[in-house]
Amino acid sequence: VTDSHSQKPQPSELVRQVTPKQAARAIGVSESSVKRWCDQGALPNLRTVGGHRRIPIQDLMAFLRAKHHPLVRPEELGLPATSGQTPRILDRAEEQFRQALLAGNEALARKTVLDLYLAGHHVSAICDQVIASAFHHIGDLWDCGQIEVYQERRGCDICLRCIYDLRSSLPDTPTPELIAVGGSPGGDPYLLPTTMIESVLRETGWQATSLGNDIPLASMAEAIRETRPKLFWLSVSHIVDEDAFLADYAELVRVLPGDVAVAVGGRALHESLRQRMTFAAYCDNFRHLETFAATLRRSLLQVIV
Ligand code: B12
Repeated sequence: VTDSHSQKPQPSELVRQVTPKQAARAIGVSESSVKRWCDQGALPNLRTVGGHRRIPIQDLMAFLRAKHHPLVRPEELGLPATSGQTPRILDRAEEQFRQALLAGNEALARKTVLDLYLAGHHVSAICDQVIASAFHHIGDLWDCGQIEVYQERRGCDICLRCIYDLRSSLPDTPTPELIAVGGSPGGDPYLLPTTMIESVLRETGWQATSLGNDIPLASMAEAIRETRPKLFWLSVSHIVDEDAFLADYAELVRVLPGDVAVAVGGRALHESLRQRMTFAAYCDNFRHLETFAATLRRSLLQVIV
């Protein structure tokens, strides 16, 4: 740790560490309270070479989350400042989040998601009930000609940044040996679901990495060979040719190491397709995926210990 951390963060990316003064301003308490929490061990912190306290941002977020403490000045942490209160109830937040996306109000969208996280909601619940739900509505509005295409596209970009905020806020996994990888298959342009799954699984204690979208299944097999995951997810929102997909999928499963569990999901995986696929779990939302991943993690840890 060096002493070079005194610059004011830009509201584009979360900063990695903050001083007690920045933390105090961000959460609206005195600097001495923050220092006391640090010294009592309630707030994990590091020391610079000069002996000054630095608080890793993930630890600050975990602390706020555990204490249900609001983030009053997000700009101190490199987040855009916003006016107005964020509803901390998921159903109400969905509307605010959707309106923020459609209006291009990135600051409000990011704060909505982060406030829900700080209020203690699971990443899976935020993704299912706020983000996915907002996009289902947005799809319907687009279908009825009530919004412009650019509003949907801009909303997707803003949403990705909201998901990256969540990912940066999550504590490091206590079990980095439990690797999960996944993505969306070749020809699938949908990026949001697999990006969200990465954070959902990270919160569940997995060292998860999304490979992205539009990845040929043969290339996914290479990624699996290289990274040796225990969990592989496939999010399928669009299939160009179902027969070709099933053939590629069967080949992927054939070369898969025996200790990899496969979880599949996505709007394009209708029942008759699923009947011709082999997998450990199919889930129709992220909450169910989280439950499966948590159970799998527990059973793997029993074997490791
Ligand atoms: C954003 C978007 C796009 C963007 C995506 C950009 C990007 N970077 O991701 C782009 C521009 C590519 C796009 C293009 C098109 N789109 Co579009 N799109 C959407 C929209 C609004 C949101 C998609 C999304 O991300 N949703 C959020 C995700 C998280 O929700 P979800 O997929 O339902 O996922 C849930 C579950 O399936 C499950 N899940 C998902 N993945 C996984 C994985 C695992 C492992 C597990 C366990 C669970 C799981 O959990 C999720 C959360 O609850 C949807 C509306 C909608 N209903 O979703 C339309 C929608 C899918 N699109 C639609 C259409 C028509 C198109 C276009 C044909 C438009 C056009 N004329 O060009 C093209 C075609 C693209 C194609 N080849 O399929 C229609 C499809 C209609 C139909 N019956 O098929 C929809 C439904 C809009 C509508 N209401 O009409 N689209």
